[in-house]
Amino acid sequence: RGLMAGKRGLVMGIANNRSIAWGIARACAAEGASLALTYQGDALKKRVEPLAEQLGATVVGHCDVTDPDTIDSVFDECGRLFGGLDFVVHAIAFSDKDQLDGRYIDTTPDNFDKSLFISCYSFTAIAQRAEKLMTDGGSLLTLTYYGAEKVMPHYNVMGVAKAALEASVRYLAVDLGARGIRVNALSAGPIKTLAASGIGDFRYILKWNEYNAPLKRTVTIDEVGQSALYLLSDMGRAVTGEVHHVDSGYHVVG
Ligand code: 0WD
Repeated sequence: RGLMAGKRGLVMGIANNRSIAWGIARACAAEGASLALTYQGDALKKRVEPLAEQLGATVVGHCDVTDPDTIDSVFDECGRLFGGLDFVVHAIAFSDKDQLDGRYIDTTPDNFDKSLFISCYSFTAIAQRAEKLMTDGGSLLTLTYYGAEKVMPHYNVMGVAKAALEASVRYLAVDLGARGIRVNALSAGPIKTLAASGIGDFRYILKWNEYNAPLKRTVTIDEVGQSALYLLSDMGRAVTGEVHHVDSGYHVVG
């Protein structure tokens, strides 16, 4: 049994065992959820398969959110596997690495499009598919960062993408509320993952948070996973449209 017993969830965005999505998947599995996982491309397939095995989760295939057919196919697979869905975790973001350094003003139109499409629009694309499978209500969760609210050094176009993502959480919450589908975001403090390694001076950002956050430390993927349980389970059944900070309190001082 457990907090997530009987719940069927799709987790998107595991790249390796440092991924935030992995911390969330592990927390959900420990509370009894049945999980489906996706991977992006063959290189990540090799990493995701053994992780899925550890949780008794099913790998439902390759999903690159820039290819809508691959989104349809993993949701079709979830329908076949579970007969419906209770939650989806979206932990996907992208920007060209060379634009996560220097000035935001130098963002190219191409990278702006790509970053906003992958990091923001994809959550809406996923919500469209999830709505059809969430016949008994559900919970959608995405990952955001404080750079959406305040200017953070080098976060640049990702900050703009996360601001749009947070706004889309609110609009989706209204669109889907009548069907009992909740839409929320976790705003995680900085964590050393593959995606974060592309951000200029990331080690300095980690140290800065450690010195300045009320709890005087950074956060772990397991802690983000534990917080996700509240929003994904029935514990959070009256919560929607929310951006919840899991950042050792940094947002109250930063
Ligand atoms: O400090 C951090 N690490 C924070 C991350 C603080 C606050 C928020 N976040 C967010 C990220 O912006 C992202 O939305 O959490 C989410 C998960 O990121 P992560 O766990 O930090 O990073 P990572 O383990 O690299 O997973 C992100 C994955 C990709 O990995 P890589 O690094 O190979 O790009 O997002 C997936 C991919 O698996 N991804 C895609 N999936 C499908 N289609 C695509 C795509 N086009 N692009 C990236």
